[in-house]
Amino acid sequence: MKSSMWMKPLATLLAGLASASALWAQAPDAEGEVTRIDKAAGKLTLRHGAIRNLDMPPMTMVFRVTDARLLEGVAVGDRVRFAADKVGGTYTVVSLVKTAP
Ligand SMILES: [Cu+2]
Repeated sequence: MKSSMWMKPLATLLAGLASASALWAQAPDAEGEVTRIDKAAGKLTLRHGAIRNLDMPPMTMVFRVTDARLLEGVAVGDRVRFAADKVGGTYTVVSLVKTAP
């Protein structure tokens, strides 16, 4: 059996898996501004734009964070890109990056 016979289907399969895992990882595609940080409680308040995966319009609200380390390096007033999801019924930030000024 020539290797070219299975290399192409394999490549297609791997590409499919890569895009599926990218969806799972949730690229931080929502934008917001940090208005309050509560490290002890693992919460932050964001004035955010639309969050497509949650079907949420722009607003200011409190989010839990999956990991308090997400709050390190961000300060009130910072603009951020983030991904949020509903975890156990609570709106939760699952990834957060400071937007370059
Ligand atoms: Cu909201």
